[in-house]
Amino acid sequence: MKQVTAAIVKPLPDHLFIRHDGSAEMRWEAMAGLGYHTPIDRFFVRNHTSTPLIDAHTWRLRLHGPGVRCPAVYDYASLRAMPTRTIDAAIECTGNGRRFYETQQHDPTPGTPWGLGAIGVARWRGVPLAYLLRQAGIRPEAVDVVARGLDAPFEDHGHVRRPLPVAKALDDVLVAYEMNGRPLPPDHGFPARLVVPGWAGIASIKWLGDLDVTTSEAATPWNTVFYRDITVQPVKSAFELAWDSTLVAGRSYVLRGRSWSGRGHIVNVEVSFDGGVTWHQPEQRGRHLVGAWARWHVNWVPRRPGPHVLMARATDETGATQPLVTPRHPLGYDFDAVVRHPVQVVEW
Ligand SMILES: Nc1nc2c(c(=O)[nH]1)N[C@H]1C(S)=C(S)[C@@H](COP(=O)(O)O)O[C@H]1N2
Ligand SMILES: [Mo]
Repeated sequence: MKQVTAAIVKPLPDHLFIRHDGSAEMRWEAMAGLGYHTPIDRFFVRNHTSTPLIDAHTWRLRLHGPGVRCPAVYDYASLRAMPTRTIDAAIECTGNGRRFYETQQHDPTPGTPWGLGAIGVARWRGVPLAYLLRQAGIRPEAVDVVARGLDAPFEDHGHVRRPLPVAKALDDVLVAYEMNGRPLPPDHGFPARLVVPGWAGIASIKWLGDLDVTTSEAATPWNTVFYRDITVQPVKSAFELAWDSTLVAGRSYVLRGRSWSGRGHIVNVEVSFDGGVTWHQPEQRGRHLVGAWARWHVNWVPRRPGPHVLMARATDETGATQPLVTPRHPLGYDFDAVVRHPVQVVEW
């Protein structure tokens, strides 16, 4: 029988995604050897409920609240006619890596058991939120911009919404309507979403319907219950390699990976092939943008057959690095410890 409703609209083939209830995680081997951006066909999806199909002709974005002098309603055509900006930025779920609290630290937490694939980097095009706020006459007393999605209400908490402090809203946030040169796909927020560089994915509200500018600190379930005190994303690293890959002893491999931090540039990456006994410096290649990731590669000739543990550890320009063990977060957020990536080395 044909499925009439799906939590996610785009195809989720097993070689690109790991499925989790209503969400889909990118397999890191799906990035192997690819360029800077994550193609849409493998970009992770995190939905609280399911992807709504929104008609751009009837869609409206409302900008209002006591923090603006002239409330405004925009339609799709008027948004697309405004001054644009293009940015390359990561969106990462703050629960990315959550399953390692259990598998590495033996201290499980509730929530989607993401590996490291709840991140993607895309080229986003849209209107700077600062432009919209200034057009609407943002007041000096403005405190938060509460962004609200048009997807179905989540449990009994109402529509997904989250306050964004005005300082960040005026800095580098985009109201994006294009992803990798195409109109936003339904799963990623069509017709428009916020893109909040460096911050936890929840800030980047999809299917944007409403921007409410407050003059006092706003409280929603998404900053008081969930994602409380969560803003900038910590340092992480991943190999572009399948979990439990099989490698042949004596062969030469180029191991590729990426490291990222919401705080700034990655200034150092180290890789271990022996579970952290010795460390090697990979070569960084190409550009590395703040709010996105750095790519690196390193040669390895595995000698001894048997199980091996690969590790990658990055440091960003603020000096933040990846510990071997990270303090438990009760909801499984911000897992930034070095991930132990198992591979099997076999005789030729
Ligand atoms: N309206 C709305 N916006 C949302 C969500 C949602 O469920 N509804 N999920 C958030 C979370 S938790 C994350 S991590 C990102 C995921 O973005 P993506 O699905 O485009 O990868 O969207 C955020 N924006
Ligand atoms: Mo998320």
